[in-house]
Amino acid sequence: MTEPNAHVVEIERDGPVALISFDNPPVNAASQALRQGLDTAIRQLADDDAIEVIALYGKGRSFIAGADIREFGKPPRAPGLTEVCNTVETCAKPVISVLHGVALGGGLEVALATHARVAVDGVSLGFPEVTLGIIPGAGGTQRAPRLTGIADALDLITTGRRIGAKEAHELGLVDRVETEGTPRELALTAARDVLSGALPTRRTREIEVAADDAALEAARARIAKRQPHLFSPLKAVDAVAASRRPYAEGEATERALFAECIDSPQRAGLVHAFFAERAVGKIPEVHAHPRAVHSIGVIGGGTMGSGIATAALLAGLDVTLAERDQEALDRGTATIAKNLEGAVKRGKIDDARRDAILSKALTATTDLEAFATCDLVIEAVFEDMEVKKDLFAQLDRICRDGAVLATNTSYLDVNEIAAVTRRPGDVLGLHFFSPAHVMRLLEVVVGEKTAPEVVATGFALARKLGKVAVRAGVCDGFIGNRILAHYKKAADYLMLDGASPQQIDRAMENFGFAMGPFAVSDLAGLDIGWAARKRLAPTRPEAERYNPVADRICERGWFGRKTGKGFYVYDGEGPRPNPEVDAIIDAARAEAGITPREFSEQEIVERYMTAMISEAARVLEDGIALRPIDIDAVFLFGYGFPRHHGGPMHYADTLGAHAILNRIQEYAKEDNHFWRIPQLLEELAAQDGTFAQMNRET
Ligand code: TC6
Repeated sequence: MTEPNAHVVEIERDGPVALISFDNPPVNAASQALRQGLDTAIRQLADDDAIEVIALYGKGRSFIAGADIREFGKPPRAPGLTEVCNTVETCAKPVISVLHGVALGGGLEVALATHARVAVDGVSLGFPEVTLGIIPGAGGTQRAPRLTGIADALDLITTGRRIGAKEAHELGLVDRVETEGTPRELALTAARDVLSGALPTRRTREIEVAADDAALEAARARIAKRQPHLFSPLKAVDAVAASRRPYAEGEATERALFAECIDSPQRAGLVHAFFAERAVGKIPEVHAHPRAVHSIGVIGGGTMGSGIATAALLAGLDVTLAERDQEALDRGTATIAKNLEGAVKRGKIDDARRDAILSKALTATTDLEAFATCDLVIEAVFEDMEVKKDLFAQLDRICRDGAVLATNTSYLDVNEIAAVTRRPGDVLGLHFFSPAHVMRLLEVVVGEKTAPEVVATGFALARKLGKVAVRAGVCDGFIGNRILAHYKKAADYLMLDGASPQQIDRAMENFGFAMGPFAVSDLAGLDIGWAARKRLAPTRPEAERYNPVADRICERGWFGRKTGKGFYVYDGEGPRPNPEVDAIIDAARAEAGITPREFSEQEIVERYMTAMISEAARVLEDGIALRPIDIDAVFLFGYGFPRHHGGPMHYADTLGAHAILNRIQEYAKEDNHFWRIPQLLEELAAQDGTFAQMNRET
């Protein structure tokens, strides 16, 4: 008898028990080979008189991590997962599953189609489909409500929340939780329990669903509030609503809704974002051996330094925090303690762990000599080249051979900083985003002389801290802040020419950003941009338009949220427009001789996004980012770019290089200094090419 796809799906017989195992590294995705193998195996065993019960389990790290995401958007290959799940569920013999590692999406759907489920402690279960722009499409929206009730199924399916074995048991999603034994051993035991009657089995489709219209309405209201831009969560609610109908009808509704989601541009954007997170780790230095990092030094106990220290402490590293005097040091340690308290409240750590971190892992000092034994030191003091050079000269003297010296500068020249040391190969930029213990992005800035293993060390540290590291070259602002500086100017010009800050913010929020650019500036502190503009003023070209509004707001001592006033007023009732800013804008327009004009929301979005894409193309041309997908990751993980648009470069591909080029040419009629055509975009348009092709070629 031929075995079903022996590489991926294997059958093992033990008396009346048949075990079906999956082996599709790295995560046991339900690829065509796995689907085919499982379908064939079940059909074979159904006809095998010697077999009375069948148990499924995964080899390697997990049961099944879901559908193979790489197959999305390609022509479907039979058998589909719906069909396979139905083969499993309608099998005349009991089929059970043992879930370990992860059972996500299509993996959980296979499990729900079996007749009983055993969860191994530590397993992660969930329906992450909405995070990829789709809904469960193999019966998940029909079977989950039958087991948990409509309200809990909606919670899992519309949020993508992952749950552990205990909660899954409480919800009725699994029948048993085991803490000991390998998946294979547990599969054998559970199969024998089915034979003895100790583990009851049933077909999920035969369970009645209790109507719960209130839960459906509550889910729709929650989605309208929390995920207003997303397409698939509402489709998921419609699919779950259909579970009240006979199974076959509900399944047909789910299929139709699933197909709509698969074809949506949001699905493409969200899947791109999933792969972006993983693609950025593929760097030229991937084979270099990272240096071991157990202890890190942080210089500067401000918001950034304390955030970095908190992230490192939470990751289990020893941290030495240095400030120049005791008062500043006390403020820094107090911020760290507050950050850790937040981690306790969010359930990330418990009180005992927090106390241990504060008493054992954190050392606070005013003496830089304490860094002599650190494996890596990160400087996070204010943005002043002379101060940074002085610090690095000291670190060069103090730190041991082989220690990595990092600067958290957001703009400054890492090569110039490295040059004051005798070991520029050990120096790199580690640009964190505030708050550093929360934001996932880390730009790893590689200087001319940074050694490959030092780059690899930056990436390894990021992994340890749970961050997404992106490799960046040296220029003013690296990848993210350089592009930000450019599109922020576009927003400033829109304001000068007639759009209000609130109108611009609203347009970008409707596009999907959590906050518009002026609300973000208020949050970050307007003084930060002010300092940067002052620093760059001597090099600002004559031909560049300048919007002085933000400077004038700062001159009044209004730095945004922290001072209670900025573009908005913050007086406890939620932000509202600052009426005094209108007068400042009017004055600036009058001085520049501008008659304000109307801007539609669409035009605001187009100009803003075109500016972002243009500078991003130049960042690529200059080799500051390795690939377009690296820029996407920077914006997704550091700048709140709407995930369903996939990142600026993915979004640019949805418009097409020609369309972007046409826009720039049009805008350049008013201002040909700002609206310059990037050569790369011109080349792409000439070849009908896309940024996605560049990702594949590099
Ligand atoms: C679904 O099931 C819909 C069903 C409808 C049916 C009709 N497919 O994350 P890692 C790759 S929707 C293909 O670094 P970890 C990943 O790209 C799907 N590839 O590892 C990477 O490849 P690289 C629902 C996948 O240990 C490698 O595996 N499922 C898939 O930190 C390692 O991944 C999900 O949304 C996949 N499904 O985390 C689950 N998953 O080395 C998504 C991973 O070439 N996956 N890869 O870069 C995850 O959450 C995590 O990957 C993990 C493992 C928890 C499984």
